[in-house]
Amino acid sequence: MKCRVCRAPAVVDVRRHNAGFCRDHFVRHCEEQVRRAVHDHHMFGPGDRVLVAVSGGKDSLALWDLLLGLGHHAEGLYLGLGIGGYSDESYGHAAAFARRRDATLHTVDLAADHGYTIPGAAAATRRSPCGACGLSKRHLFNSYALDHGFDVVATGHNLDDEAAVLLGNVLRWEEGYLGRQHPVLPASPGFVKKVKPLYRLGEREMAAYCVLQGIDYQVEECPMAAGNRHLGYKELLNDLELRSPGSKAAFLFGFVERAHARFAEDAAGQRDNLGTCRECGAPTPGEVCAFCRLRERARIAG
Ligand code: Q46
Ligand code: ZN
Ligand code: ZN
Repeated sequence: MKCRVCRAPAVVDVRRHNAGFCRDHFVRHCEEQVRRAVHDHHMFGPGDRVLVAVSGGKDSLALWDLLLGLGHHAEGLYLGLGIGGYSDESYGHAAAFARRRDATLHTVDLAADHGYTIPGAAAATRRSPCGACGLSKRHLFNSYALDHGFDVVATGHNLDDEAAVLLGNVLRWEEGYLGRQHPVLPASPGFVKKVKPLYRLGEREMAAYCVLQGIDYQVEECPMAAGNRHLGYKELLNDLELRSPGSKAAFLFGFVERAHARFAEDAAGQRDNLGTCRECGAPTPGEVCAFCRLRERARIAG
């Protein structure tokens, strides 16, 4: 196969586009997809401070690299989840990347800063680790960005992630989740703007990007991921993609462009009329927010 642009031997093929790329043109293809996502959805501009949610995996490091390459002001935040050696190694990759790119990496450590870990919280609440983890991430990335003057939080969710979440939401007709599933979630009182600049790029593309750019990343799956529903949905969508290339992108992009708006209005209403948490000041429908309740229970148990 030859590069679609310059006819040199291709090193990556992107079946969805029925195209191969040489190294340089593949990197440019990734940049172009991110540039388009940022531009089309007004994610952020040249003067904005972007906080990248960095896990040490391929997606978040590729995202950080791409944003820096496109000239954006992007700093990283790594959240120490306390998942043993997996977390230590993941942090190592994030820190090494930051050093190499001379970029700023902030850290919040659940154990040191908040007195609990994800395995501890899962045991204390008898919830799935991913439930406690997702709640902690949403809360802490949001509050860190607000407290430190960032305009927007960018996460590394890619096309495969978003299509799998969409399939889950559609199978249950989760109208509220469908209304909030979009490449951009605008700011509202107590919530910073959130964006997903990689939603046009697949998992394979992000792995290839890291390899070609010499970015070392955490290749292990999180040990707590077993039983995560989204892994099953990803497999289903991969089967579908084999039979009919392009269907994953058509499913997700069709939703973003044509269906999301039908669910968005109801979801926006749910963010109004929130009070403030008496512990931390975050928006919440109750007296104490879900994060502070989780932290309290996990600390007592720990
Ligand atoms: S880190 Fe956290 Fe993931 Fe591990 S515990 Fe689940 S949500 S699987 S992206
Ligand atoms: Zn080329
Ligand atoms: Zn709170």
